[in-house]
Order: sequence, then C-alpha cells, then structure tokens
Amino acid sequence: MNKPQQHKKVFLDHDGGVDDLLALLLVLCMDEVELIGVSVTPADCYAEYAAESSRKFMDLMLAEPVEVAISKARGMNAFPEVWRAQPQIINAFPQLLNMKSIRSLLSEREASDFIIEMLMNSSEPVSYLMTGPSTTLVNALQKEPAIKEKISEIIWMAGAVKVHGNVRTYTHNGAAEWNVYWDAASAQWLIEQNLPLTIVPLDATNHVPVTFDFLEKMAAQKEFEVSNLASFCWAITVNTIPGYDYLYHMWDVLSVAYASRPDFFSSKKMELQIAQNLPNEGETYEAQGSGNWVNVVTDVERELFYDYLLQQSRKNFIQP
Ligand code: AGV
Ligand code: CA
Repeated sequence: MNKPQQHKKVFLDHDGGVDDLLALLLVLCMDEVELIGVSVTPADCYAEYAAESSRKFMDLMLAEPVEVAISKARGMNAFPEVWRAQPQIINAFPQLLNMKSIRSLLSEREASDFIIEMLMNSSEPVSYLMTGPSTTLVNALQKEPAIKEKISEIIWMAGAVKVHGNVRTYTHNGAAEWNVYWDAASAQWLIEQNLPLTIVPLDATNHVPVTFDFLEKMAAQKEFEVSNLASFCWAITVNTIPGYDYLYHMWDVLSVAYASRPDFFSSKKMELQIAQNLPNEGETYEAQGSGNWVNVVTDVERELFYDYLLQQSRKNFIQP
C-alpha cells in the first residue's frame, strides 16, 4: 500500500461539485503533492459557493494556503440547476460555518489569467488535474501557448468511450459525458494539441459508485477529522436519483487519485474524436486512423482505491 512517491507540483481545475471538493480534500491529503493553485469553473456549481468551500478546505489542511480563482468560462450546455446548487450544503456544515475568517485568498484575476501566471512562475513542470469541463484551461492555452512547456501531464475526468454517457436531456441520445458535453468544442481543441493528456472516463469511474458499504467504513473512522468531513460530504450525494445511470460515483476523486497512484489503474492509448452535433454532441468516440492520441484509463482496482481513500482520510485538520 505505501509506495514512496516523488515530490509533485499540482494545479487543480475543478467545477465545484461535491466530488470535486472531495477530490480537493484528497489532493490536500497527499503528502508528496504540493498544490500551487485552484480554479473553479462555473459548470456543475455556482462558482462563488465552490470557491468558498475550496478556500475553507485549504485552510483546514494547509499552513500556507494557496489562492483560488473563479473562471468566466461559459459552456454551450448548462448543467441542471439542482446539481449546481447542491454543493452549497457543504458551506452550511457547522465545521465550515464556524470558520469566520478565511486565510486562503480569492484571486482578483480571472481563472485563465491566474492559471497562466501560476504555471509560468513555476520552477518545474506541473501536473494539471481537471475535474470539470476543459474551457478554462483551453482559454489559458489559447492566450498563452507557452504554458504547454510547464505542464508535465493533464489528468482529466472526462468522456465515455466504450460505455454509455450520462447526459440525459431532450434531443440527446445519451452517449456523452457531462464535462465534455458542457463545451464539446473546447474538448476537441484540447485533444488536438498533442499534450500529455490522460482522461479518466465513465469506463473507469463506473466501477466506483458511492456505496453504503464504503460510507460505513469511512464512518467507522470518524474520529479523524478528515474522515468525518468526507463522510458528511458523501452523505449529501445519496439522494441522487436512484438507478444506475444517475447513481453518484467517485468520478473526480478517482481521477485525482491517478496522479498519486497510477499503479491502481489500467490505461491504453486510443485515437479519439469528439462529436460536435446532436444527437450525440460531446460523445468521445474511437476514430482509428483519423483521431487524436489520448491515454485513456480503462479500469481500476476498486478495492485498492477504496482502501487508499480510507487510509488517506485518517488525518486531522491543522491547528492554525
Ligand atoms: O460527469 C461526471 C462529472 C464529474 O466531474 N459531473 C459530476 C462530477 O463532478 C457531472 C455529473 C454527472 N452526473 C451528476 C453530475 C449528478 N448526478 N450530479 C451532479 N453532477
Ligand atoms: Ca466535476
């Protein structure tokens, strides 16, 4: 289980869902990782709410918190409002409500400018973790292509390659995953850039639903403050409409775990394209001979991953 790890600089570009915030919490628990900044895209969240939770999570875990920037990116296809409002429940938890002053700063810069500054100022290449749509990163890359040299890898929760997607709206056939569907044009542009890109699609994340068995194990170690906070966060996801397609999964938490423990995963290089029009707008499909090479995570050792989450959560908050 314990594997020595090299020091890694990481940037987290998330979109404020409950599992995005749990992904942030996991990154904050990774000893070998130095978080250099966070951006929030207003996709599966209202960004102001998510920025507040993000700043408070960092205050709980970091002696020297980093900045959070809000993106002005807008997707073609908005997330359902009930999903966007859900994570505000986290700001209503007593642990967060009782934090009256926040040390971690909200950046005055728009997130794509913030990303450019953080990457250009970094002395070493950065692992770029992305758990929402790609629009903010694409905006940054288009404004300042030199940031490419500063990115050692991009790990992106996105797509559904061999499995059904999770978009359920009128006129759509369900083949797309939401982070891609929000802005399919940016996603296609990104995969064309020849960057060291790994996607963690539903093919992999379908293996890690939020189960009561897992919640019981996390609850059993609630004397650790991180486990206690994580238990509450997961608890607010269990009202997701029952039925396999709508079950809450550990999408983003699984994706950031890949940064630290790639040994839990199987992946393979595939040539992908992204559909731009209905009925399958945002579908990530294999196009042998005419696609763009992307490293695709296809499977995960589920029990190793769940155990890793439990182990990483056996931590307490810092004493400020
Ligand atoms: O498609 C998965 C992405 C992940 O980044 N998000 C949720 C994760 O943060 C969209 C999503 C799909 N189904 C959802 C989603 C649901 N039932 N509730 C909230 N968001
Ligand atoms: Ca997300």
